Amino acid sequence: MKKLTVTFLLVILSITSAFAADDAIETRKFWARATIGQNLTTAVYGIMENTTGQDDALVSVSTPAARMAQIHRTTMNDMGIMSMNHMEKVVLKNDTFVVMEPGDIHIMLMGLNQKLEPGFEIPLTLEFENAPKRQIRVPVYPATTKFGDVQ
Ligand SMILES: [Cu+2]
Repeated sequence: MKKLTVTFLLVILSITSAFAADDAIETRKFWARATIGQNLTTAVYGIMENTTGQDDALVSVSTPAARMAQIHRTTMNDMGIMSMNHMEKVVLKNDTFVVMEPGDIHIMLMGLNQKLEPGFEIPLTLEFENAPKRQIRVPVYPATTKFGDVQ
């Protein structure tokens, strides 16, 4: 009986993903950086690809794991000083992808409920201008991780 239930769920899941393939923004290689010391702030990185047939944009991010989630971009000024700016949205033109990586666009999580250790997973909701919102689970990687380390 239990096996039957599992099979049934798998069928539903595959129908759902087949349906989502057309109109959803694809997300790949999402990861969150483990927190350092007592710091309850971290960043999430990943790749978003738009094959929906129309231009779109990431307009909102949220997670129950933190008090606040914002889209940020790290920039360096003429003096070589790094700063982070809040972005209203990340434009996702049709048939293009955007890479969120250290030193560039990222999702900033502030006021985390707890320290994040490698192996944890956090839920993340991504909302888009046109495509349906996506709820994904983001694995936590060691604080020393570089973008290329993520498979
Ligand atoms: Cu930031």
